[in-house]
Amino acid sequence: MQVQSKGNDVTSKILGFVTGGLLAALSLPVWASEGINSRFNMPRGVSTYSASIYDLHMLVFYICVGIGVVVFGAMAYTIYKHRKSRGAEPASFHENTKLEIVWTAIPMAILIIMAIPATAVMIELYDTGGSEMEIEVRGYQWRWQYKYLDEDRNQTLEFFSSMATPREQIENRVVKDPNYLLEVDNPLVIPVNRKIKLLLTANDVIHAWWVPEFGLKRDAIPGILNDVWVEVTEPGIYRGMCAELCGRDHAYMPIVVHALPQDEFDAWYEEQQTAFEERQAMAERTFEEDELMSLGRDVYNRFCASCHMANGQGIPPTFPALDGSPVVRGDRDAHIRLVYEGVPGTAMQAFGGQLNAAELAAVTHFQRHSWSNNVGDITQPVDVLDLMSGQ
Ligand code: HEC
Ligand SMILES: [Cu+2]
Repeated sequence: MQVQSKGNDVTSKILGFVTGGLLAALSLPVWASEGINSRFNMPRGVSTYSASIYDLHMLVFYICVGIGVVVFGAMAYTIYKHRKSRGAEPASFHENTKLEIVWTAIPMAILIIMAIPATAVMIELYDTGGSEMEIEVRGYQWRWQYKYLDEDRNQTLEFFSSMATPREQIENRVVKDPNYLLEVDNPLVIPVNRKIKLLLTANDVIHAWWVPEFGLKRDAIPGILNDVWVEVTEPGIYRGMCAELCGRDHAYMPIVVHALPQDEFDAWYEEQQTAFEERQAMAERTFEEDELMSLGRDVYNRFCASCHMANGQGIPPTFPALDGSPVVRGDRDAHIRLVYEGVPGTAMQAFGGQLNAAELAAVTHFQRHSWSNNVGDITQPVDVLDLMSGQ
C-alpha cells in the first residue's frame, strides 16, 4: 500500500519535472530573442554610455543566470537522486574548513570578476575629458535654462525651457496629449555623435536633470557645478523631468532634448542667434500699448501665472494677488525693481536675469493694466534700462 503510493508519487513528480523542464526549454529561445528587448528588460538607451550600462547589466544578468542554473540544477539533482525513499543517508560535513573556504572563495571571486567591468563603466561615466561642446544647465523654480558655452561661436546662446502643456489639460478640461507634462516651449537641441559636457547647477533649490534614455540623472545644486557628459547616437526627441522634489510645481519642469545631425544642428544654431539678436534689438524700440499688452500677457503666462495665477488673484497668503496689489498700483519704478530683483528669501525670484528689457517692460505694463488694475501709465524697455543702469 505504502510502496504503491510512493510509486505514484514519483511518477507524477517525474512527469511534472519533465513538463516543467520542457516548457522552460521551449520558452528559452523566445525569451532570448524577444524578452531581452521587451519592456521587462532595462532599455538600451540612445547614448554611448547608456549602451555600456546596458551591456554591463546584461553581463551581470547572464552571470546570475549561470549561477542560478548551477545552484538550482545541483539542488534539483541531489533532491531527486538522494531522496529518502531510496534510503539515502544524509552526509555529515559540519565544520568542514576546506568546504567553508571554498564556498566563501567562489562567491568572492565572482564578485571581484563583476567589479572589474562595473568599475570600468563607472570610470567611463565620470570622465568628461575630451568633450567637444559645453552646455550649462541651470534649474529654476520651475524651468530649465540652457546656456551654450561655445568659444568658437561669436556669441553665447541661452534660453529658458518651460513646460508647454496647456493648463486646460492639467485641469481636465480637454483631452490629455500623449506627451502630457512632457512638452516644453524651447527644447535643448544638441548634435548627435558629439561628446557634450553638461554643467549642472541651480539658482534656487536642488533640482535634478534626468533623461532616462541617456542613462543620465544628476543633481543640479545651487553653488555647485556638477559635470556630466552625453553622446547621443541616434537622432530623435528624448524626454525627461526634474527628479528632485523642488517645490510646488516640481512635476511641471519637464526636459525635452532634440538630438539632430550636425548640419541640422548648425542651421538651428544660426537661426537661434539671429532670433537672439532680434530680441536684443527690441529693447531699443518704442512699443505701442497693445504690443506691450500682448507681449506682457505672454510673458506673464509663461513666467508668473504659476504663482500669481492667470486671473491675477494669486494664492494668498503664499502668493499675493497682483490684482489690486499696492505694489502694482503704486510707484512704477519700485514695481519694476521688485520684479527685476525679486524678494530675497521668498519664492519671488529676481527676473532681471531671465527676462530682457522689452519683456520686463511689457510684463510690468501688463500687470498695471490687467484685471481691475488701470494705472494709466506706460512702461517702455528704455525705462527699464534707465532704471537698472542707474541703480
Ligand atoms: C515661484 C512663485 C512666483 C513666481 C513665478 C512669481 N512670483 Fe511674484 N511673488 C511671489 C511671492 C511669494 C511674492 C511675495 C513676496 C513677499 O513676501 O514680499 C511675490 C510678490 C510679487 C509682487 C509684489 C506683490 C505685492 O503686493 O506685494 C509682484 C508685483 C510680483 N510678485 C510680480 C511677479 C511677476 C511680474 C512675475 C513674473 C515675471 C512673478 N511675480 C512671478 C511668488 C512668485
Ligand atoms: Cu526641479
